[in-house]
Amino acid sequence: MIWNPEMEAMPRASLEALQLRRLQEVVRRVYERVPLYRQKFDAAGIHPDRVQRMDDLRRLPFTTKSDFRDTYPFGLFAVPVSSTVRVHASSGTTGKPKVVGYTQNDIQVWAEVCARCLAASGAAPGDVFQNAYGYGLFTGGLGMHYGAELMGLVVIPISGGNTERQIMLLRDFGAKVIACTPSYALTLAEAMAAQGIAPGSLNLRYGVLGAEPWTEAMRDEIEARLGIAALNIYGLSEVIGPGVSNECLEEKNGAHVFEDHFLVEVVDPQSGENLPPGEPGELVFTTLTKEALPVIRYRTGDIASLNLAPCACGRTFVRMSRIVGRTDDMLIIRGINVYPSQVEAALVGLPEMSPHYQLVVTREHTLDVLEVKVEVTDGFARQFGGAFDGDEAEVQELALRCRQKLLGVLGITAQVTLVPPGKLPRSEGGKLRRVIDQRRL
Ligand code: DLL
Repeated sequence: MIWNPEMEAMPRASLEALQLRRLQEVVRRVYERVPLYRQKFDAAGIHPDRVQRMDDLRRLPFTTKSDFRDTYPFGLFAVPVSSTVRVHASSGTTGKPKVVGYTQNDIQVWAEVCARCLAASGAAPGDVFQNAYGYGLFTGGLGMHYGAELMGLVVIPISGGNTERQIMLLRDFGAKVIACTPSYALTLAEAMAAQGIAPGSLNLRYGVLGAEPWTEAMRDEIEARLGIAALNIYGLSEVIGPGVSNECLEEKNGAHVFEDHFLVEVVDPQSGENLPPGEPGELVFTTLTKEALPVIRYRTGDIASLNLAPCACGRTFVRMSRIVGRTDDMLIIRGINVYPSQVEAALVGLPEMSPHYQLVVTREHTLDVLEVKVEVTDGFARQFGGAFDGDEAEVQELALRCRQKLLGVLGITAQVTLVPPGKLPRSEGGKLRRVIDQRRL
C-alpha cells in the first residue's frame, strides 16, 4: 500500500519543481539563521540567491559529522531551542553525541515518512505492531511509534531487548508487523526455534528492519526463520531518524528515498564529485522541510548507489541500494581496503556458513592480521554432536575453502576461525558491533 500516493507517485517533473522551491527556501533559512552555514557559504562565495536550478546544489558546501561536534549541542539548530519539542542524540564511537532537534512540524513530517515506511513494508491500519526499536535518545523507537500511530496501527511500545517478553507478546498480542534491527530479528528467530515455535505459526507477517547493515543472505534467513517478509528501512538521526527511505514489498530491490523531504546525492568519498546513478559512493542528504535542524549536503559516510529506473510499485522516488560499507568503517588491512560487508558477501556462497560473523583485526609486530570468526550452520555442526574444537578434518577443510573465498573477494589472506552455532555475540536489542579493531587500543 502507498501511504501518500499524491507525493510518493508524483511525476518526476512536478517533484523536481517542488524540490527546487523547497531547496531555495531551506538554503535561505540556514543562511539567515545558522552562523556555521553563513560562514561556510560566505567562504565558498555562494549566496542563497545563486541557487536557481537543481544543479546549483552541487556548488553548496558539504556538512559533516565534525560540524555537529564543533557546534555541540545546539549550534546547528535553525530555531531557538525553546521552539523545539523534542531532542534526540546519537552516539558515535568517540566523543560527544550528535544532538538533533524537532519542532512540532518536524515531528509531523517524521511521522508521515515513518508511516510511508510501514505501509511500504506491508502494514495496514488496524494491524498490531510490535515496536522493538529502542525508545529513548535513539531515534528508532519514538520515530516509528509516531509513524505507526499516524497510520492507525495498534502500537506495542515494547522497545528493544528482553527477548522472552518479546516472544510472549508476539504470541499473546498477535503482532502482524515488527520493527527491530535485523540482527535482533535473528536473535528472536533463534529464541523462537529454541521454544519450538514454528516459522509462520504466529500472526507475524512483516518486518521493518534497519538501523544497521545487513545483506540479502540475512534477509533470506530472517524470512525463512520467522516466516515473514523482511523489508529494509534506512535513516539517520542527522537527517531525521528512521524514515529517510524504505523498500517496497512489490520489488524489495532498493529503498525509495522520500524525495519530497530529502534530496539525495552520491559523491566520490575522496573528491566529493557527484557520481552517476548506479555507481557506489557516499550518500549525501539535504533536508527540504526540516525546521529545527535542516542539513545541507550532509555527508553520511554510508556507501550506496542510486537507481532511477521506474519501479513496479508505482512510486516515482529514486531507490538507494543497500549500504555496502561506510567510509569510516572501512578497514585498511595491510594497505587493502576491506569492508565488513565484503566478508559477508564472500561467505554467503558457502552453504555451511551462518550469517553470524565477527572481524577481529590485530597487529603482530608491524603486520595487520585479520581474523574472521564465523559460525557454521546447525546442519554442519550436527555431525560433531554440535561441538568441535577446530582440529577435525571436515572443519579444517571448510576453513580452507573459506580462506580461499575471502582471498578471492578481499585480495588478502585472513585467518578463519569456525565456531559452533550460538558462540558469537548476538544483538540484545540494538545494533550489533561486528568489527573489533584492536590495533587502535
Ligand atoms: O539508526 C535510524 C534508524 C532507526 C534507521 C531505525 C532505521 C531504523 P542512527 O543511530 O543515527 O540512526 O544511525 C544511522 O545507521 O548512517 C547507517 O550507517 C546505519 N543504518 C541505518 N539504517 C541502515 C540500513 C538510525 N537499513 C546510521 N542499512 C546510518 C545499513 C543502516 N545501515
